[in-house]
Amino acid sequence: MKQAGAESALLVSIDFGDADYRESLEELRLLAQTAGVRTLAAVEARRIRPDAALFAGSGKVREIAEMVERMEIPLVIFNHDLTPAQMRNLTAALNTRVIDRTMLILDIFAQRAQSHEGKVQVELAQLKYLATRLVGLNTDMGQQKFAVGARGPGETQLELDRRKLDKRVHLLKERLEKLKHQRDVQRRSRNRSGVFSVSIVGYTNAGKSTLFNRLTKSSVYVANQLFATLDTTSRRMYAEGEGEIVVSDTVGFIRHLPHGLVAAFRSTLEETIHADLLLHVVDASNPHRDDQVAEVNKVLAEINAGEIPQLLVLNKVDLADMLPGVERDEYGRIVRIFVSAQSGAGLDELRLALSEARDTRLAALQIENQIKQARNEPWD
Ligand SMILES: Nc1nc2c(ncn2[C@@H]2O[C@H](COP(=O)(O)OP(=O)(O)OP(=O)(O)O)[C@@H](O)[C@H]2O)c(=O)[nH]1
Ligand SMILES: [Mg+2]
Repeated sequence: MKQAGAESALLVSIDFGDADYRESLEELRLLAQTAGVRTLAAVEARRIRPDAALFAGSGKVREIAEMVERMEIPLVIFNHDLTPAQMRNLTAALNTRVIDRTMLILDIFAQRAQSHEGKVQVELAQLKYLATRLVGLNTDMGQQKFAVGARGPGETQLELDRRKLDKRVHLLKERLEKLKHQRDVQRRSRNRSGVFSVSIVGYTNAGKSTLFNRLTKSSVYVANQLFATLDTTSRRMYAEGEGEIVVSDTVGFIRHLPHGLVAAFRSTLEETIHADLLLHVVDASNPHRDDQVAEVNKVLAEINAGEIPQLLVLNKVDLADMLPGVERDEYGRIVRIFVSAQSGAGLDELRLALSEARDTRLAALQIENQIKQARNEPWD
């Protein structure tokens, strides 16, 4: 087993003819960079479907093995999800450490999670995903200090037997339940007091946190990297008229986010699921913005937030050669807002739109409650 010097890796990406292939490889580079890994080279190939045993073709794997040997590459990152068997076979064939896209994302999450809840969720996701994949791989992994994809449970839990692992998973789940309960209580009391809750959602790096900071005069972490935000932060924002508005900043989404991972972040995403309105932030300057919108909507549907009213916010107009402002449909309803969260252009219009949405919601709530009162039902 070769020793990791500085974290550097070879990327492997197989083109199955998907339309978003290029973009996904670009993202893998960014993900690697975010995880603190230097990309030495990227090996690409085309296939109809993955090889059952090695994912890539055996010729390709031989070629990669030669590169690994020659350049003493300590880490190979596949731009796909590998089955436990593929992971084992590839590790043996390449004689170096192999991780897949999900493990890389999980590693970033492990580095980033700040809140107790976030940490618990990441550890749980890692245990579930890595358990089957890491067992029997190699035992010297714990000695590698900065082993990407092996942080968190990879280092310490590896030696644990199955029973201890199950116990840990059980404990983490219980903890999450408790935290979720606390959140539920908080949210219910907010709902009762008629607070209008807005969740900022969108593709990673779209500018959600920048917008959040602007709207709530906060200073959460902003960075030109993927998954800068992992924890949900909620703050009150000032708005014209009656009634409070609480805004939440949330984790960004990315294509090919594994199903289990979304589920793992359920409790962080609870704020989103229960929001009155979603501000769907899009990087207007990104040529793939339409795909990104579709991807985000897919994940939203997955977490049962697909039916929540959305306001599409096209951000970074300063980079996109677009004008800030509001676009309304034939009934005068706002469909899209063009802003620059960085320069502040279009944000007054956005604040106004939020007050407008809150007023509409409050009016609807009052009518609902009057009906309930008339029927003698408890208020919400
Ligand atoms: N030019 C320009 N850059 C912006 C704008 N809004 C945000 N950015 C930049 O875009 C990058 C990402 O911004 P964030 O606010 O961290 O994005 P995010 O959506 O919260 O990202 P994640 O938390 O990683 O999902 C940062 O480098 C910001 O400075 C904008 O309106 N114009
Ligand atoms: Mg963010």
